[in-house]
Amino acid sequence: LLPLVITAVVGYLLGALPFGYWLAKAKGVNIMEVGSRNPGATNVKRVLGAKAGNTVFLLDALKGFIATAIPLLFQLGGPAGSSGYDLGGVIGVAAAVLGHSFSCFIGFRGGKGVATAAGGLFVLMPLPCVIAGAAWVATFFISRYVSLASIVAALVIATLPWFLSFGLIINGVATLLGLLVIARHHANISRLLAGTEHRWDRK
Ligand code: NKO
Repeated sequence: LLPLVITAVVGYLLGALPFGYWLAKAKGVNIMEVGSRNPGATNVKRVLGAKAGNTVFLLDALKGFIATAIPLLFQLGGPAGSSGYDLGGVIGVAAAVLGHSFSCFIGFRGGKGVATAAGGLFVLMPLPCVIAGAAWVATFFISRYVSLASIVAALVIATLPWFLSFGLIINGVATLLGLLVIARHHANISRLLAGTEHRWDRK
């Protein structure tokens, strides 16, 4: 049990690293008070430009990837091939996304979990992730709404694994993470329904 508790704590702390907040702060901007007031890659890109936004996406995805890959590599959920060996990775990604969304470093606020969930789930279920990524890209280019693209990708992650041969726990966590990501977009959903959501301009 101890290795899994450590996985959860380390995963939470990794996920809680608020890269978007820090990068904006280094440029003299409080990202929690400008644009969509979100510390995610999208808002950093909106406010501070492509280079900063892409950096935040990479770092936020990387922390999810590491929180998931390390426990798998060290077989903290049991030896590879055994039933439930994925447990370490499953706990790692869940903890990282919770850490990102409710970060102890910025008053238990945080981002929407898209990049961090993508980085972690890519380790556990690459195929659903690639399909969710394709759905994200298609939705974005059709609608120009980043938030709608993320919601559609989260719906794919919440449902598609059940049609493939992953385990019950891994599917359950994918569904919960997909629903959490959608719930974190509640303000975006209100704006989408009201027709006031920010559309990403062609630059
Ligand atoms: O500022 O409220 P905003 O408009 O910033 O931001 C809405 C946005 C918040 O999310 C982000 C992260 C953006 C990352 C975009 C990368 C797209 C790649 C998606 C891969 C799909 C994997 C699906 C995992 C979902 C659970 O939405």
